[in-house]
Amino acid sequence: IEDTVNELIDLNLKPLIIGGEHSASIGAINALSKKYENLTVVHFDAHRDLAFEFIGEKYSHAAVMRRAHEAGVDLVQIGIRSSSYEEEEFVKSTYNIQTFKINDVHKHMDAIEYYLINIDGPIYISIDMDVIDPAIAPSVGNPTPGGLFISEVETLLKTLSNKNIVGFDVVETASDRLGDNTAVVAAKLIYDFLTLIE
Ligand SMILES: [Mn+2]
Repeated sequence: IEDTVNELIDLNLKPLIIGGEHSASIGAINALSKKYENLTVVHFDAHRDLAFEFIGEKYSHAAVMRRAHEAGVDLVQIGIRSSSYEEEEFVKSTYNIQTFKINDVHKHMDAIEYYLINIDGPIYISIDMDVIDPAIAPSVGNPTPGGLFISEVETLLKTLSNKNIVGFDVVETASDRLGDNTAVVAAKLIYDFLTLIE
């Protein structure tokens, strides 16, 4: 994925990655973090994905943002409602991970919008479909109740519309049949993204 994203960058194209396992994001983030030294990853997810490794695998969906952090990016995590003690300790030990948990989205949307508007430099957006409430998008690897509405994600994406968005992914869609609502929601978020970029 990193090689392919590098080819797209060379052609002056913006990568849009569709998954599948969240580890798909790290190839794109590796490529873009080498091109842009001040990359910020805006990460929508129910989970932090900051495990050092998961069942012995460093390139697991549960470790993808740990690898991104190692690549030197600033992280903004939005919609978090499940994490481990290890992950929380890791966040406390570093300076460049900003967290907006699910209650922040419900109660402090203005603060999140203000934060996003003031991000300097290029932005990569990663959306794990499990950030959406499983009542709306049930077909994901790790369904986690108490999630976001589509409109809340769209409000925050719109906030980024004047930013330098250099790449985007929607991952963890695990639909098993045509017409599955999770895939429809994922397609809508991709469409939303396409309206944001020049
Ligand atoms: Mn997740």
